[in-house]
Amino acid sequence: MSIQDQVAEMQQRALGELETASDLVALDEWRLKYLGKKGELTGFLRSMGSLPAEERPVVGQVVNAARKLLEEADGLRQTRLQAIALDQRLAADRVDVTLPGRPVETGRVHIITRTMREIESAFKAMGFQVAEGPEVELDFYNFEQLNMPPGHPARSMHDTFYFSESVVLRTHTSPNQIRVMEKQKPPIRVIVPGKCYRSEATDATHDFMFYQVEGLAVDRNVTLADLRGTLTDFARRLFGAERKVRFRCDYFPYVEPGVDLSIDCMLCGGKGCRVCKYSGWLEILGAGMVHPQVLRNVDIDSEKYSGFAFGMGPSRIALLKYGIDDIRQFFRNDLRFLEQFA
Ligand code: FA5
Repeated sequence: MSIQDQVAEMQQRALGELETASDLVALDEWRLKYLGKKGELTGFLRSMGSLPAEERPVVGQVVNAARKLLEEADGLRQTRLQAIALDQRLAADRVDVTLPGRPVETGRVHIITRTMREIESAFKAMGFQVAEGPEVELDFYNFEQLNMPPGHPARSMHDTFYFSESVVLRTHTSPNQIRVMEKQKPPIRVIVPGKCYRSEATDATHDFMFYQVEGLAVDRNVTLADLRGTLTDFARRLFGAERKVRFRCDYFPYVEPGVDLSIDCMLCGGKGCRVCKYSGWLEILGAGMVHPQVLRNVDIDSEKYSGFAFGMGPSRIALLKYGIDDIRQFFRNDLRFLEQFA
């Protein structure tokens, strides 16, 4: 058989096999077999060396024509098989748009964060700004500038974590009264939320880490009536417009006079229950008029200016607001507890 006939036979066979290549893998194999480097067509080109010189161009033409034809057929078959493969994939992966969606797990705002935000927005509505201060604090700010020099008996009310004699974990947010007044001159209206630490034996109402929100207002002619008005408004914004409030004398070395603020117990309506310890009242914060010495400590003229300060614990406020019986629940990270306040 002449080479031309052999090429024609191979071409016929290749076209026949191409029709039976049922997927892209089979097509690859087919391509290797006929068009690949070691394929049959290349075999013919190689064998041309043994032909007489005048036959070579003719055979070369026949082989090239066959290559062209097979390559075109290959391209067509490939397009067809790709379309079939795509159809199969689409059929297998069909999306059922009528299926109900999978629920997306969303996080929740922690109940303490939520309470802090409620407190912040109550004071923002009254023109207070929000500031921050360090948790690792100097004894100087935590105690000394607040009229509690070393050895002062009031220090014993704060069970303090000491890093060194002069560096503590802040036991309250009040050092920020000093920090704010050092930087800013009156008029001042600021609240400072943040974490505080006390080396306490913990119980249902005491934790060793808790939040406080400090407040400070300093200006000309600020009086105890302003303190009462501001804090009464705050208590009613947070606990309901019908709340009764009670101010009583209290003692903090950095205010004079000092007071604490209670609201009538919303659980028993003031009749007396376990939560209010049968008193009908719930204490929510400590406050007072900024002590003139504290103003002098930061070079504010106490003859011209006066102010009030207050400090509250959002954890205790959240306990009361949501009827929770143990403050330690907040940071145990038990989702069963936290999810209740979604
Ligand atoms: C103070 O810390 C004062 N600095 C508040 C103050 C500021 C008075 C400005 C006057 C002027 P006291 O120790 O009472 O006060 O704490 C304030 C609030 O912090 C408490 O009412 C309570 O809600 C919260 N708190 C105190 N200790 C703990 C604790 N161990 N665990 C949880 N909350 C606490």
